[in-house]
Amino acid sequence: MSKPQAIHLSDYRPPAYRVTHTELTFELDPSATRVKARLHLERHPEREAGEALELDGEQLTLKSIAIDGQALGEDEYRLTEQGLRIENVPASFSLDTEVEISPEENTALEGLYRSGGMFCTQCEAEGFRRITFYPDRPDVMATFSTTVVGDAASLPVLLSNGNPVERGELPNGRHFVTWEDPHPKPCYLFALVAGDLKQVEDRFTTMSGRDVTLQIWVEKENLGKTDHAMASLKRAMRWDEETYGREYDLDLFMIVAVNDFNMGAMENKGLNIFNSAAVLTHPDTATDAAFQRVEGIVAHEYFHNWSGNRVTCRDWFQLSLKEGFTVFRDQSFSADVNSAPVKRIEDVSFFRTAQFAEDAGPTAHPVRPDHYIEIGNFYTLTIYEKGAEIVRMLRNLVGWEAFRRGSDLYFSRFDGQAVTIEDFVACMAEASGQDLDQFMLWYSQAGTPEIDAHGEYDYARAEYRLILRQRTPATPGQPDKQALHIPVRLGLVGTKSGRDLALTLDGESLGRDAVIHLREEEQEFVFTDLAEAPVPSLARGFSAPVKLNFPYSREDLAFLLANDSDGFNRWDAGQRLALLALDDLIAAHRNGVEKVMDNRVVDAFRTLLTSDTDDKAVLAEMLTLPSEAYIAEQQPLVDVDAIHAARQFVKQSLARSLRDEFLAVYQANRDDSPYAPEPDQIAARSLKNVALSYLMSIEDEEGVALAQRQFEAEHNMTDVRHALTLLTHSSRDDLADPALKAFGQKWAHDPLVMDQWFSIQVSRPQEDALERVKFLMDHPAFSLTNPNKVRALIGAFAQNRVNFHRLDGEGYKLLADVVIKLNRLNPEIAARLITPLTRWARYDETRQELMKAELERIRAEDLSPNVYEVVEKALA
Ligand code: B3K
Ligand code: ZN
Repeated sequence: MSKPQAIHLSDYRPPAYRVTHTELTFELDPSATRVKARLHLERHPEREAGEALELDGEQLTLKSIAIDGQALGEDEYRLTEQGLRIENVPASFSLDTEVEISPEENTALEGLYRSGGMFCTQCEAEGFRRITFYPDRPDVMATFSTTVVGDAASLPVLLSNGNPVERGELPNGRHFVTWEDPHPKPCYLFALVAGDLKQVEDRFTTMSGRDVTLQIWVEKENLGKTDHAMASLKRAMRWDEETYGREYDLDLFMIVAVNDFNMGAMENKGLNIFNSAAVLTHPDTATDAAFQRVEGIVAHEYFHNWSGNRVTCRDWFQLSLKEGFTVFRDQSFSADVNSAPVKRIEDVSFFRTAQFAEDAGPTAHPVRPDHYIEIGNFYTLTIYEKGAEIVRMLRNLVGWEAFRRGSDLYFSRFDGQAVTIEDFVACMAEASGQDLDQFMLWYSQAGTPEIDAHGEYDYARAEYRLILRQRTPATPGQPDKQALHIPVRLGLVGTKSGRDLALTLDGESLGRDAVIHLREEEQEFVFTDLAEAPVPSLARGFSAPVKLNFPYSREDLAFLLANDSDGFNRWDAGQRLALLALDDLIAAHRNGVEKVMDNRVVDAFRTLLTSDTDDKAVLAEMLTLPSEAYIAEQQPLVDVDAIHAARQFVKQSLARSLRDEFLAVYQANRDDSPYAPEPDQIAARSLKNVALSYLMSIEDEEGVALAQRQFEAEHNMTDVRHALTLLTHSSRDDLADPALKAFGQKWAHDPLVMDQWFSIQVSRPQEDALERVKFLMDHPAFSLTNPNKVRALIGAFAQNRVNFHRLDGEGYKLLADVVIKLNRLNPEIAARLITPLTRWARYDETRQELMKAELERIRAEDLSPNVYEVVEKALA
């Protein structure tokens, strides 16, 4: 393969020709599908006559080509690796092509492919070029009319975007359906599904009184697993009307569940295609977390109908325009329908663990990148989650009402257009009257800003001086950084009263909870008229995606944990307190010194466990120690064994000191009533299960018996999976082995449960985890061509910190072997899987060498552009 080239944002030009209408006919066949396309093309008004027509096309066999009905001779067009070029075309014309493609050989799962007996598509970002010759770029928006022809017996259901307008029988046992989508769309939103599917149907009346049919299409055996997705869809539709004034715009909205899918789901116009893991749920097979994930993803894809589909991206550099905004919307939705503080805690824990790591590694990039080799590599935490944090900051900066006016303006001004991030921010500036110029840097500057904060209370003057200093570390290609506009929400908690003090800054009274604006590298804020010394509660609610350092003492943190009025920061104070204790223990482990538990942590936990709280969900979060991955993020150099040992020590110490309290919490939160994925039940279950994991960490008889009983009761998958995980991750293989065996047999027919069965085993801390991965790769339920299976087995193992980072390098080697195989089969998944190896610089020298050696071994292969780009960055 030739060396892949980067493309640059600065090279953007509008397309020379636009497509106004696209007519497609598919004659489905596993190995030889025929695609006939008629494109109605027009020269772009800003482009001169005489420019050649260039269409994208990959892995297509051209069968015929004509312009305005006239067949072209072989010298009238040119085929290349990337597509098709025709010189001398009129200003307005129709182009007919017919190509042949082979869905069954398509293991990349981009374009038209097979999943089991079905045909389905995934076109974002650049999959449509594997279906037909087309200007495969988001700024070409056309109406589509699609006829799908297939075998009536094996493919009774034929779906595409929009509304079905005609159907009928054809000779040789075939039939067809014609679909029309009246909304102009880029081809990345095209979708086709054909198969032996069953549907669940419901209705929704929109705010203007239109009746919409809702359908979820699944394979027959999954008919009982759609209730929650349907209920979530209706909730999301109502929420978007009430919150953003957005109404659905077709008569039909369809969701299809597919087993083989690279991502979670895809927002194709009127025909969302979902990874079955992101849509199917049942109390017996899905955990609370899965129920909540389904609700969030169903909402996310639905919300894209406006933020993404009606208004789309001008080019793929603007990906966060639709993704950052839509993630922010789905996070707000989930917060509104569940526990808002817990949603924020979960999102921020994940963000600070995974996005911070991305920002600190060799693949760091701005929320709007300025170049890429393979756009498929840019569906990242930075584009999605950091993009959402930026939108959240905007909302907080301008206030909800101006934000809503800005969003209305954005949707009305740009409806039916493909636009940029500037267009979005300009609407917010216009609606709020605020200057957002400096704020725009958040989009172009990569890396996680760090704020070093210091404060001093002056008794005599009754003043608190807060000094904030910001700095963003260099990232690849961006050695020098500028100061960002960082909103810091804060409170000053009085040490005597334990209450938020009234804030007066520069003579202005700001209430008790306020936002200050850090715009310079260093700024001083003097709060006056403070009758008592405060402990500052900074960046409340994670008001900006930054690392905030403040020299808190453990007493300060215990004080905030008990008194902060901001639930998020109360949780964060607990995490910081635990991290300080963990730091000492990590050092002790490294130095071979005896580990001693910090009693302040024990006392803080005792207070939490015995206090009367009605927010069990938040309490469960507060009792959860920072994950090994998050602890690792805080260390200058990652020592996987010391981190594991230290965390285990803290957990066991807490369990020993507070055994009775944990036991009481467990007992108090048992519930035999029928399962419902509702906030109160979920909260009680998570609290109960956190308590059980402490009890199991010391493996005393009672804890083990409770886990075993919880597993055997088979009340719901949340409890069963948690108990099975605790047993499998304990030393009690005598109990774990039969439990795993029973579970594996019981659920052998259910791929989504088998995914969980794989993950539980390969994430165990015992030394045999790697051998289990190898063994399970030969299990009949495993398949390298199914992304869910790869994630469940290989992906989960790569998160198993002690075992993936084995000192013999076998963990790295196993991952590299899989990457090398997947590089040919599914480059998008292969490239994602490399991520843990790209973080080599964070580890000790021995591990660095081992990881780099595996990256070199991958580099020596004939690489797909996806894998090439990641490996080159990692070794740069
Ligand atoms: N927009 C899709 C992403 C699919 C891209 C795959 N290469 C999912 C989502 O964000 O909703
Ligand atoms: Zn999305």
